[in-house]
Amino acid sequence: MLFREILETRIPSKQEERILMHLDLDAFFAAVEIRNNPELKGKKLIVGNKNARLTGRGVVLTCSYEARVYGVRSGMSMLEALKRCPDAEISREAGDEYKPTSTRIMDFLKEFRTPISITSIDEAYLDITDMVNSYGEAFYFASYIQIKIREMEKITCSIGIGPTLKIAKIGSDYQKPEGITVVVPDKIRDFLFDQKLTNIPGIGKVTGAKLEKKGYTVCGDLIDRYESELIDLLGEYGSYLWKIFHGQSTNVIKKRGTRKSISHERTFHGKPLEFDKYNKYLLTLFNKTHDELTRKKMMVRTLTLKVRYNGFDTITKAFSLPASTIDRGIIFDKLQEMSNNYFNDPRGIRLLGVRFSNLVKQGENENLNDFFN
Ligand code: TTP
Ligand code: MG
Repeated sequence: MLFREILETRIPSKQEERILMHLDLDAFFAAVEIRNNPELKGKKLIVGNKNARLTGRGVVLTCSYEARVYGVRSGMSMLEALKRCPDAEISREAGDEYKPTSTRIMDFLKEFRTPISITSIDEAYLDITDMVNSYGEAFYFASYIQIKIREMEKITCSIGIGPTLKIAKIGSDYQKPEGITVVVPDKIRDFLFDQKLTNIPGIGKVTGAKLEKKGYTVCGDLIDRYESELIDLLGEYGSYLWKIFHGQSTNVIKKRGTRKSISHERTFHGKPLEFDKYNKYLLTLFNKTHDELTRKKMMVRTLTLKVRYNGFDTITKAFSLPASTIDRGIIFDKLQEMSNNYFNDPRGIRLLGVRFSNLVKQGENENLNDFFN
């Protein structure tokens, strides 16, 4: 659509309308390989088993856009890929950098403190409704993010913006690499009309082939049908497609770890506490909080200690660890250290609380041991 139209499309007026962003890194593993070895830039690059020419084994993890021209694709056997592109470079030297690079980029996105869902190593959804005043501003915001990520990591990404998660996702794929695609609510039909049905997430090769047999290849073949017609025609996919075509698919970012923090408190009579006693109470609160953290399969980064004295003076002291962890020793040591100067105040303690915030799912962040070893 015309940039002028994007600029002029105001923010949603209805409460339930949202502006969603989907960000996807371009040829991610290949981009990290190129950063590691700039000689690979501009080459037909396959990321996969380096010995494939000898052994014929392995699959393509990803490949540069130059290699895609020859039909090489993620998930393809190396054998097939080398048949299609015999003189491709193969590299997998920088494997240790993929995850940390992703983590730094996702941490950067999290800093906007807007709902975010990280759905794979190289993609994330953000709800930016409260950050922008128009779809035009959303475009500028996307461009700011692209520039920052390129500066930080020498990696490019593509961004889609739209009123639903699915439209944002289809948008991020629409002008790769380094594209920004904004689809305002009124333009969903125009945007989808000529696109292949297989560009819709969830319509894979198998369903795509079935649809093609029935004579449907692009969205335009089906976009003007009633929902009931589509259901008669395609069963469950019918309703799924209708919702996407009409901007009715979900626009809600499911928060991972539905709770932003876990905390436990206990009240006291207001006497000064000896170190041993204080420590015992702190340990009990820590255990309760840590048990909950473990049950939810989360890791914590920010620890907060709360102490209320007689007279209601309250101090809260927060500390953010260098990375998320579940390590009991690291967390409890830090809480004890944070307690120094606070536990033996002559005013006496009325309340003690421990809070864990800045939580992430286990496995979604770097290992803390890397920082403490
Ligand atoms: P994708 O986002 O699917 O692919 P991509 O980033 O390489 O390319 P595009 O520009 O089209 O987004 O996947 C992200 C990374 O995940 C990819 O670089 C490699 C890895 N990956 C695999 O390891 N195996 C796979 O089968 C796929 C699809 C991806
Ligand atoms: Mg990608």
